[in-house]
Amino acid sequence: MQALIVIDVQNDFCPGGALAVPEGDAIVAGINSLMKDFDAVVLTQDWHPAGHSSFASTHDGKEPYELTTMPYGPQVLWPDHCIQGSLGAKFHTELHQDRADLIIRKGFNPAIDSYSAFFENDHKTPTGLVGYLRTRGITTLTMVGLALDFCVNFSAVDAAKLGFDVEVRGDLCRAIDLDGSLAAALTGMETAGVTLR
Ligand code: VGL
Ligand code: ZN
Repeated sequence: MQALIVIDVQNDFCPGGALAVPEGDAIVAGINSLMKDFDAVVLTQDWHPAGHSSFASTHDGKEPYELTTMPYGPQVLWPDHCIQGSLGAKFHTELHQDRADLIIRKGFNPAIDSYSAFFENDHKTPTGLVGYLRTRGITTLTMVGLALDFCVNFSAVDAAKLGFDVEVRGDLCRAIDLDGSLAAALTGMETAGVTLR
């Protein structure tokens, strides 16, 4: 059984959004047409409370895109984005969200960011997605979405470590590319056994 995992195709990650990924909206039509080829479609939704610890504005004297250290390790500080219930947190209007079997929200814990669809950034706290996929008999995952070097990367590496067969469709992802993050992500995914197409 195969699932399509669509990562964070939300307004704030598209042009005009708070944490816009260049050409973030250019992948939507391609993702929509891929949905019918899968046994299951899962959407992830970045879903932060106001004042989230990953926001630069939460920390005195910090600027967006600065690196800081959290109890669980290094953390990039972001502009405020994907605040629960906001327009920016909604899926891109063209995304066929009605085709989703499951929508999994992440990043709602005020003290921990969550790039991966499987674990928060402490690499320990589960989101519950692995249980859903395994109980549905899903063994193969195709991942698409935003951003390739953050949430797609962390999700794909975790999935491979959990034993799923993972393919990332690079043509249906876009990257932020902060200080070499894209090159590091591509190497990391390859090392973890993720297939990049
Ligand atoms: C993401 C930064 C902060 C992502 C989410 O979806 O890649 N990046 N929150
Ligand atoms: Zn976020």
